Amino acid sequence: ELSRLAGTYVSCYPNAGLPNAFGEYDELPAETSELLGEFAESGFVNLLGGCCGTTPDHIRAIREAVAGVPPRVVPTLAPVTQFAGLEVLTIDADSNFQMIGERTNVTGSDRFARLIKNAEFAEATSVAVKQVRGGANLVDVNMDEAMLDSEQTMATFLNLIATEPEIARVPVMIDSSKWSVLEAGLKCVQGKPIINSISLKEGEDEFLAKGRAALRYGAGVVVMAFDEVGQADTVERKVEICTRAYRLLTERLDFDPHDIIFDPNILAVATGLEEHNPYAVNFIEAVKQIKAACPGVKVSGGVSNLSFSFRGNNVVREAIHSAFLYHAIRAGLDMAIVNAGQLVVYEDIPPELLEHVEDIIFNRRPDATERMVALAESVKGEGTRRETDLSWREGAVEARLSHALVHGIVDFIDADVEEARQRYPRALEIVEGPLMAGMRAVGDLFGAGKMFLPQVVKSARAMKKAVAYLEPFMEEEKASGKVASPGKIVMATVKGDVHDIGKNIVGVVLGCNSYEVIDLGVMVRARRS
Ligand code: THG
Repeated sequence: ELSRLAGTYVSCYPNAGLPNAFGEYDELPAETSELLGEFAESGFVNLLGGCCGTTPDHIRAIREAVAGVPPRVVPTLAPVTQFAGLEVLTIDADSNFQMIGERTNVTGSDRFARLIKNAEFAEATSVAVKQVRGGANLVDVNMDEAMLDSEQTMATFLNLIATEPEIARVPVMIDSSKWSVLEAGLKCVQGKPIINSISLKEGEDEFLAKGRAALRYGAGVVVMAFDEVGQADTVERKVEICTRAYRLLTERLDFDPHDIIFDPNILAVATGLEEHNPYAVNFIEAVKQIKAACPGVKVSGGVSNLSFSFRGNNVVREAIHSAFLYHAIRAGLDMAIVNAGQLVVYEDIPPELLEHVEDIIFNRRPDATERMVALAESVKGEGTRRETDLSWREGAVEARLSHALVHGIVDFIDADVEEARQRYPRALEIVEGPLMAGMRAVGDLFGAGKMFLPQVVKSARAMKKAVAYLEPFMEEEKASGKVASPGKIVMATVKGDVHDIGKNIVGVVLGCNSYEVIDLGVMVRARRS
């Protein structure tokens, strides 16, 4: 694994096996040298040696085993964007949009601020867990509040979430407007975090000094489109500042462009001030131009800022966020700070609301804000948490199953599947018919960028529940069928892939078609032999 990943030399300097009960090493020179000889022949290593328990005889045997074997060739690795918590997050051309959880922010969440101020750290940690469960691929942590010792609180909280496996897995974006707080975070976070943020606000020297520090800490950086003059709000200024920052970081500091994330400022629209009207469309256009002008970089933004004018109306805010993201992602937006778990499906935004929302996003008409405010009055609600409209329950059973799969609603699955079972001759036909049709709809929406991964995961959960309900019936059908097996299927998900929902469904369907299915499980390593 190291040999494949390391763009540097690799050295292997092992003990003579594991110590025995007396702390002594039993591995003989012939054994050590045979293993290390294989490493060398496989091209894994550049340098070999022997640590605890090895003797001059071991070293001699190792030397003989590798005589004439050429050293490993250091691979040239294709440059990609990678950050890490306990696990690596790779963002490349095949990656989906990345969500950065916004809730662990004392200025962005009243509840989180209260928990931190009262030192209720267990509850505060659960806010981060909730973001990750809601689909956040990274978490943004911000402790900028006048009443707090922000440096100390940042360190305390980051140390706490490092012990929570579900959170520690994902990279942290350390968010502060104070360098001392960012640095307090950098000193205790593990993996490869992101500094949020640096900018040209205080001039080039200050900017480069922080860039240099980022290199030393091994962190990525968010660069805000801000300079000595102020915050960029036009497309030209956004692009100009980002290109200037790009040149400084890559030419003066040898910064890897893949470690740079530009944030061209998502600013509130529909505020009633006319000059704010083009803010969303300017951002979207700037994303396109920055990606073209600065090869390798990623672009991000804080989406919830956009809808500040509609505070208190989550239905409208969520519609604005989803529609905006839909268009910004198509323009090249790679990631965004969002309230993970609270994004609605673009297709689900009622047409009238969507039209009003897109009017303000694209600044399509001078009265867009007024019209949006008027409409907002009639669509108040709790947002995605509200007990939703159940009119979909009135459709045919096939339509209900499809709706449940697309929206990841598990509550009615058992009843609906049972109803279908009364009507269909075989349970298998329900899987192959309406359930697969529902999953196809999910696939199409995801492919078109109208659904996000966490929503798809919810769909898969609903599918799994439906299949689980049908499984005993299909087993029965299989047992009574007794046809000759058309063949044997060996299946597994490969190493690194824990997602076995698709495999299990295929296994069940093939099993019902009389195949003999041998399931090796998940994360199966390809053995060389
Ligand atoms: N760019 C970068 N970093 C950022 C931002 C950005 N960090 C902070 C912010 N902007 C992104 N985070 C949030 C977090 C929450 C909200 C908005 C942006 C938000 N909160 C609700 C509100 O204020 O109405 C809080 C409601 C509650 O208390 O629960 O909208 O742009 N690089």
